[in-house]
Amino acid sequence: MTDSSVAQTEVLLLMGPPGAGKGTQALKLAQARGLHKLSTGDMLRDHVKRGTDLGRQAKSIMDAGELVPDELIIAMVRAELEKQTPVRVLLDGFPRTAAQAEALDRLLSELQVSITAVVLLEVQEDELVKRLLSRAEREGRSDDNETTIRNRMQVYQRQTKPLIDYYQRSGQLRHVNGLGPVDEVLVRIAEVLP
Ligand code: B4P
Repeated sequence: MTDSSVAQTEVLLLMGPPGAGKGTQALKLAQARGLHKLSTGDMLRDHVKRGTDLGRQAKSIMDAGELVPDELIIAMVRAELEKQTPVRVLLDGFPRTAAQAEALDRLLSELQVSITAVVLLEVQEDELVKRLLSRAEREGRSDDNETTIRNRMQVYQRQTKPLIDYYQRSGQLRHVNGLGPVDEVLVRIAEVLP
C-alpha cells in the first residue's frame, strides 16, 4: 500500500444507546467527510422490506429489541467493506458486541486499515425514551414501542456498553454530548475528530 492510499483511508465508528442520534448524525457526518455510510440497522430494515432470508431471520429479533446474531451481521458488514478501495467508511451501530468488535479488528487488519476514531454519543435515558417515542408517532417503526425500547436500553447496557472500555483502552474513544440541536451535536463531533 502506498503512503497516499493510507492517507485516503478513514474508518469512523459511531456508538451510543438507542435514540442517541447515531442515524441522524451518521447521515450528515458521512456527507461532510465524503465517507460511505454503513448503518447496520438500515441495512437490516432494508432486508426486512425486501423479504430476503436475512430479513426474515432478523424481523422478529429486531421487533423484540434483541440483537441479530453476530455471524449474520459480520458477514453483512464484511461484504460491504470488501467492496471499498480505498476504505472510507462511517460505521453506524456496528460493532454492538465484543465478538463484532473483534471481527472488525480482524477484518480491518486484513484490509490493512485502522480505525480513525470511535465517537460515543452520550444522552441520558429519559431523553432517549422521549426521542424514540416521538419517532414512533412520526414514523411508526415497529421496534419503537415502550416495551421494546426498554429492552433495547437493557441490551445496550449489557452487550454494547462494555465496548466503551475496549475502545477507551485503545485510546480511540471520543466522548460527545448528544444533547441539543442536531447541527450543534455535529459541530461537537467534528471538533473531536482528527
Ligand atoms: P438501529 O437502526 O441502529 O437503531 P437505534 O439504535 O434506535 O438508533 P437510530 O440510529 O435509529 O436512532 P437515532 O439515535 O439516530 O438498530 C435497530 C435494531 O437493529 C437493533 O435494535 C438491533 O435489533 C438491530 N441491529 C442493528 N445493528 C446491529 C448490530 N450491529 N448487531 C446486532 N443487531 C443490530 O435517532 C432516534 C430519534 O432521535 C430520531 O427520531 C431522531 O430524529 C431523534 N434525534 C436524533 N438526534 C436528536 C437531537 N440532537 N435532538 C433531538 N432529537 C434527536
